[in-house]
Amino acid sequence: MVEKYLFGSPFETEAVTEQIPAVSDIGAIPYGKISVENGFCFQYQMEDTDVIYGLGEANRGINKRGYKYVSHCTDDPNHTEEKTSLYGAHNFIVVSGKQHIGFFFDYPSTISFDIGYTKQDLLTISCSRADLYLYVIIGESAYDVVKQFRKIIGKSYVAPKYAFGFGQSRWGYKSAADIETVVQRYRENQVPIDMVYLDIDYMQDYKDFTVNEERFPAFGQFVQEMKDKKIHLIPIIDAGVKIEKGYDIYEEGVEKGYFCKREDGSEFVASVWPGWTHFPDVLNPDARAWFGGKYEILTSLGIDGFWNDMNEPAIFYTEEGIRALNQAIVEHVKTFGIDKMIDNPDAIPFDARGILEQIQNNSEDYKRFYHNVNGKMVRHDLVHNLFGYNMTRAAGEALKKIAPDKKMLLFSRSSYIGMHRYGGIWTGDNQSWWSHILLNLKMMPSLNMCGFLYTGADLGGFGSDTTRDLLLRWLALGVFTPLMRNHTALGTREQECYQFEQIEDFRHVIGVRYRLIPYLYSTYIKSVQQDAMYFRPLGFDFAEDRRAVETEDQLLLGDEAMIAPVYTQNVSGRTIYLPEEMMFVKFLPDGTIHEEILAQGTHYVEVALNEVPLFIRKGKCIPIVDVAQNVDAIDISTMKYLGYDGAAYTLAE
Ligand code: MIG
Repeated sequence: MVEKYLFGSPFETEAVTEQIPAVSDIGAIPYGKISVENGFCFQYQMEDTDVIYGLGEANRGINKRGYKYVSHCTDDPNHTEEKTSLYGAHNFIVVSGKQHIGFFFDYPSTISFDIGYTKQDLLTISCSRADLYLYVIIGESAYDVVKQFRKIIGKSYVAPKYAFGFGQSRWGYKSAADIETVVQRYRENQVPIDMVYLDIDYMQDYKDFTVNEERFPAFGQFVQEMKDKKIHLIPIIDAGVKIEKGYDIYEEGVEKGYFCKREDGSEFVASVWPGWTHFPDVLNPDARAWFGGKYEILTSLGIDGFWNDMNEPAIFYTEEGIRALNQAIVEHVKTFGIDKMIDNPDAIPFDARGILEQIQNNSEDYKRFYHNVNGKMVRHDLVHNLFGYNMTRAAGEALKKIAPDKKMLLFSRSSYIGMHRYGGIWTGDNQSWWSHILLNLKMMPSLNMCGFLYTGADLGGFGSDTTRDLLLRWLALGVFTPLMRNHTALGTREQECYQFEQIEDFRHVIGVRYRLIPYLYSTYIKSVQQDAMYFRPLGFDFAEDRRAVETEDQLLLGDEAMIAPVYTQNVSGRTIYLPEEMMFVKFLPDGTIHEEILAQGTHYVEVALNEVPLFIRKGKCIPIVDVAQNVDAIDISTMKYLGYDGAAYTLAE
């Protein structure tokens, strides 16, 4: 049962596609306390045993209880435990206990979720304006609530099958030669691969939809050569459009009025990678169609996949920011005196970092520009969380027009619920930390709840230097995430698989992915078609088993399997909890598979660095095939079944 409540005059986010009559003018709803004075506030009294699921791309655990979260799409590359906002805004939670209730707060600006942080039994959701839709969903189980929610937000985006291959990425591949090296080394080492990503370095001066001709001569031909090697090149597209005379996209955008404007009608200017830029007004349907149409510049050269970045949108600084920086320097000099500073500069440190942090992604800047939404000017901060969604929608809608029958790869950094119909997401700038393997794992089911099925993290870690063992363990989780991509930041240790000793271990782990692709893609397609979750917390299927509910380092995969990756260093295995009997299977480096029935309960399983563990649920089986070097080369005639005798599996495509 879904109820829709209307407060004030909400912005139409188009997150929900189903027409549901709204109940308005209500002072109360039967589920909790509502106040619409001084903004909106909803309070719900939690039972001791209630688990709170949801919030999609958010920090901390699968059970969100005990902390606070703020939906405010933010480019923050430091995902430390205290952070409350990441790149996405996914305002859907499910209270699961004696009853199962879902709440979706369709509100496009900053909204806070205090989930037993201030008071342990109190759930408080608040935002500064009482203009929103609240959807309340009552179900028989947490999963039932999720399925009803998924039904009203529309079917998830479907990625092409090749996108289930392995991808290599690095910020810093500068030329066609760099890319060729990556491909050659993967191929000569027989480590399967389908995609190589082009980060901002492929562009001419970071201008969207341009290619540096010196470093990537005859780009169309290069794309084709890669295709012949069964490699898809996946270029990045940034949100900001460089201001440069003669750059057609800039000039057209200005002429048509398709960039975000200041109150006085002039274009808003912000600095990002290309230097001074304008933001395409993706909330304006005409501008959206125009910007999306630009993707054709690259698809016409054979490109069939994209990743959209910097679309919170991230801002390095604005003119106001520079002024603030100058002012801070002046104040500093005034306070301490230039003579003293010259005499002993170390004694009076200038907090440059603090000041830069203040001018970057500054909240005041987000109040300085407007969107033209069907003729009405809407200040950006009021709809901030919709930018990445609509940039990706621009691409998704356009790609459908450009090639109606072709599936294209598309994923975004920033998102809001609704964007799941147009693309997937990756989880942004994690670090080469063991704790981030676990964070990756925990985010996956929460994202699936909100419709984001094609998703994954930067395997090996984006920031800081990775290690061989970290990468191997992380890949053994990535084997199961729809997006399986090794990506890292400029300046970090090189982390392509061939940079490390004993390449055969990487060949094996990634090879296991290819053995599972028919099953994983089928599970993915079923999840799209049935509004199901590709990954589920154990508590979704075993709600009565407290131990299962509290297990947050294992996930159910489809209806047949469970994953339990190793995520700590210098260990030869881990403890697992089985809520029911399962078959423990381990893909061994010699190509054979260890199979062992384990009883319900706790076990310690040994998993070496070069092994991939998986559990098959009681009475089930999954299809596996022989290893292939790319998705196209998978030979379905080698398919056999792994798991319980007598079980059957039906593939979906
Ligand atoms: O300010 O394009 O999250 O994946 O490599 C950094 C460079 C901009 C952030 C993305 C990351 C990408 C990087 N980008």
